[in-house]
Formats: sequence, C-alpha cells, structure tokens
Amino acid sequence: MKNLKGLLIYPPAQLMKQERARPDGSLGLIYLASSLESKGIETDILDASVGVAEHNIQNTFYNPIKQENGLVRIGMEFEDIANYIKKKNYNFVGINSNLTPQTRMAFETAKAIKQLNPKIPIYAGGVNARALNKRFLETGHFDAICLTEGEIIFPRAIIEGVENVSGFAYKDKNGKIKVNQVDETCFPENLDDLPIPAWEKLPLDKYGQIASPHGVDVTGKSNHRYAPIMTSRGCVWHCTFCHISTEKENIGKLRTHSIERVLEEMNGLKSLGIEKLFFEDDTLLTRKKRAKEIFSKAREKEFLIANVNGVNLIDFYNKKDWSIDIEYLEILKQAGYEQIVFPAESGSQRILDKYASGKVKLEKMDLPVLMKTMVNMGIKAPVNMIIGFPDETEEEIQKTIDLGKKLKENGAPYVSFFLPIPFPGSKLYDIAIKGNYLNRDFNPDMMNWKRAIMTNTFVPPKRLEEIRDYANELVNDKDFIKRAVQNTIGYKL
Ligand code: B12
Repeated sequence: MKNLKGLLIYPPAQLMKQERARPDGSLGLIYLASSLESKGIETDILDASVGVAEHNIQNTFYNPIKQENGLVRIGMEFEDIANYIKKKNYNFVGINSNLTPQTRMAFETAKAIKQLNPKIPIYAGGVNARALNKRFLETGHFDAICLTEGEIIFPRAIIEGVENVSGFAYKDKNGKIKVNQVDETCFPENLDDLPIPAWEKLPLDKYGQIASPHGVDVTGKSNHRYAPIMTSRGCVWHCTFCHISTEKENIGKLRTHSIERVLEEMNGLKSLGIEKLFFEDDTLLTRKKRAKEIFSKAREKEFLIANVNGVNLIDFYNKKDWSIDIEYLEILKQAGYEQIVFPAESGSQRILDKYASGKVKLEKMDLPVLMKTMVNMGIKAPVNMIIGFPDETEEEIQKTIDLGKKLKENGAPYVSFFLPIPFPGSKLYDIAIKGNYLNRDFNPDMMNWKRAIMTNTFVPPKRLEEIRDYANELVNDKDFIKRAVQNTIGYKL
C-alpha cells in the first residue's frame, strides 16, 4: 500500500447574526484520525472555523461575513481550504456533518475542493450526512457517505475500496447511488477496542482563546484549556427530537468505556495541558455508580468540569421512593458543577410521554421542589422547555408556561422556551415528513431555533412563535430577556 495521507475537516460555520458562534470541539474526527493512523494512514485535522496555525482567529472565527441567505459565515474561505489540500498533497478528504443548519457549509467545502482537485475522493459522515445521504451524493461533490460510526469501516474503505465495505452509501463507476447496509462488522466488540482519540490534532490553543466549550462562556474565568471527552455512547432514552430515537439498534445503544480506559484518556489529556473537561456523553449521569467514579477520578486529576451534555432530571431522584437523591447532587456539586441544566421539557405529561420518552414523571417528580433543593445547595439550574409539538394544544402549552413560572419562582436563574426542530435523523423528522409538517425538500439553512420549522401544526407556526416570545418575556427577568433571550434562545426575527 502506498503511503496515504488524508485530511479530516470540520467545515466553516454559518449562523444568524445574533447567534453566538461556538467552536466545534466534537469527537468524531479525532476518533477517526486515531483509527486511520492505527492502520498506517497519516491523518491531519482541519477545523476550518478557526483555521490552521498561521491563521489568527480574528480573521477566521471572529470575522463574520454576510452571505446571500441572510446568515453570516465564519472561518476560512472555501478556496483557501481547497488550496491548502492541493498544497499538502492529501490523497483523500473526510468531512464531518453532524449539524443540519451547517449542511451548506459541508456542500460548499466539498464543491471548492472538487473544483480545484476533481480526482480527490471526498467522504462525509456524521448524523446529518447519513440522514441526508442521498442529498449529499446528489450534489456531485461527494464520493461516499458513512452511514454509521466510522472508526472500523472508514480505514477499511480507504484501504479496500468503499464498495467492499458495509455501512456506506456511494456512487458507483456509472454514477449510480449504491448502499452497503450497516451490519455488525461496522462496530467494535467493545468500545475500549477503539484507539484513544487524537486530541493533539485539534487546535486546542485556539479553542482555549475562544473559551466557549459547547457555547458555555468561560471567558474571564482564566481561559482554561479545555477538551471534549466521551466516556460512553448511546442512551437509555429514545426521545423523538434526538437522533438516538432512530438509531436504537447500534449507535443508540448505551455502551460504556471501562473506568481504566477513561483514566487513560484523562492522563493523555493532562499531558496535553488540558485543565477543563466537557463531558459529551448522551447520558453520563444515568449510571450513578459509574458517574461517581468518573467524577472522583476527574477530581483526583484536578480537572475542572466545563459542563455535561445529556442531563436527565429523573437521575436526580431515588427510584424506589421518588425522593430527591441529595447525595448524588452533592457529588455533582463537589465534582465542580456550579451549573446543571434543568431540562423540564414540558408541563404536559401527554407530551412528555409521546415525544420525550416519558422520562419526566410530573406526578412523581416535584420539579419546583427539586429546583429549590438545587438552588439551596448552590447549584445554578437554568431551565429548558419545549413547546409546539405537532399535535400539542394551547392548553398543554399553557401547562408548560405555568410550570416554567413555578420553577422561576423557586429559584431558576432563567427559563428558556424553545420550539422543537425536526432534525433529519430523528423520529420527529420522520413524523414531520409523514404528517406533512415538513416538506421533504426543506431548506437546511432555515433549520434554526428562531423559527417554527413545522407547518400545519395544531397551533399554527406564527402563533407558536408569538407564544414562545410571550412565555420567555412573562417568566424571565427583564435583564435576562435583554441579555440572553434576544441573543441566544430565539425571539422575534
Ligand atoms: C459536541 C456537540 C456539539 C458541538 C459540536 C458540533 C459537532 N460538530 O458535532 C456544538 C456545541 C457546536 C453543538 C451545537 C449544536 N448541536 Co450538537 N452535538 C454535539 C454532540 C453532543 C456530540 C458530538 C460528538 O462528538 N459525537 C461523538 C462522535 C464520536 O460521534 P460523531 O461526531 O457522530 O462521529 C462519528 C460518526 O458520525 C462518523 N463520522 C462523523 N464524521 C465523519 C466523517 C467521515 C468522513 C466519516 C467516514 C465518518 C464520520 O464517525 C465518527 C466516529 O464514530 C452530539 C450528540 C452525539 N452524541 O453525537 C450533538 C448533536 C450533533 N447536536 C445537535 C444539535 C441539534 C445541536 C444544536 C442545533 C443545538 C442547539 N439547539 O443549539 C447546535 C447547532 C448549532 C449550529 N449553529 O449549527 C444534534 C444534531 C442534529 C442535526 N441533524 O442537526 C446532535 C446529533 C444531538 C441530538 N440530540 O440529536 N453540538
């Protein structure tokens, strides 16, 4: 095999001008890079939103350029990405596309690369690319789309040819779209079999300067170097608005790394000078004993915790009598969580059961009391609520607003009301397409949280936007509305 060299790319980002740009910091490409390298394939990573070493983030990440679609774009110019690939003689390119609102960025990146270098194979993967694989291939800029996790099958596709490997949609020699279905050969037997992700290939210095892991602002808090970590994959819940609802069988199943492996990863991160961790697990807090062990290791290693993804309120209760698990909250507080998001989701049990796995049980879980308890313990708990599911009535929405109000009265710093977005890859997307709430030819540029994305909903979309704005104003303090709602949560356009 000749010496192969590939470049994995996080494309530039597009956002609404009021939206806060967030550096990527996801784990897909660093897992792929270490897997490719373990098979002898040299691999680099380019986060085009911040650029390479010679770029100053003032000219990339902090340089918003207005586009025709009304959104602003940050990051490298597409032509510069193409020139960089040509100059460095890469043999193949892999593009990450997890986020539907960023679809155009993935397409433009691939287009510019193919224009300058028509022969170079371009692969894409990630939740969005696999859900929209046909759309991706039909642009003519991509050669193959990975339909699942890529660590095992991507190196094989590079070495053996994509047509010989399960888990890819690709164009054959005649330009016809072919699909090699996902099967058990795509996955490791044990999560620990995957090589340790190649964090050292991420622009950690640039991320440190931006100081906003996962959008959580840590500026002014002494610019700690941070990194994402994932100690498990998958989830025990299958909420319709999450991709796991359609990927229950493989990617969605909860699989965990051993504690020894987590410790090995922490040691590696320490040696890279990382001080703060962002846990990206979909449901880290569910297995309490394991989570406690992980937090105690993180403490021993003197890591700070930036935040955690995938919080579920049910984990803060003792299941046998539905009392609040104070000991667990105490452990989280000691682990360094000054803030834990509070996903109350809805005040309607019917909506919770139908769309959110019924994991909030309003009869058993007294959420205002939980809020008060957390506040008394010194834990800040900003609330997230969702209103406007396809068949949700105004009465049901009112229950959510009422619950939000109560949570605010019990000490929530603020309550954010969001409209649900039927992201491709989720069950809600399937419901939306089938129920005619979303046109199959929808424009991904429009899939952001400011707008009601679904049409024909029981409460019409314009009315939903009005109610959302009304609820955010009614429940929150004036200064919060000024500072945060208008800028981050969604408000009148
Ligand atoms: C970290 C993260 C972020 C980060 C980084 C984003 C990113 N590029 O992923 C930030 C903070 C930016 C972010 C923002 C948002 N996020 Co987010 N985020 C995540 C999270 C929690 C982890 C991603 C990760 O590291 N996964 C772990 C790695 C190992 O998996 P992976 O990335 O999928 O990669 C594997 C495969 O997909 C494949 N693969 C991936 N890329 C490639 C490329 C090639 C070439 C190949 C062969 C294979 C391949 O192989 C990889 C290894 O197995 C995911 C949930 C999740 N579990 O993935 C949500 C997720 C990606 N986010 C999601 C959402 C909705 C959002 C927001 C809209 C939230 C919001 N309301 O603001 C915003 C988007 C903002 C915007 N303007 O676009 C959705 C996306 C749904 C969609 N279709 O768009 C997800 C899937 C969560 C969900 N519940 O469904 N997010």
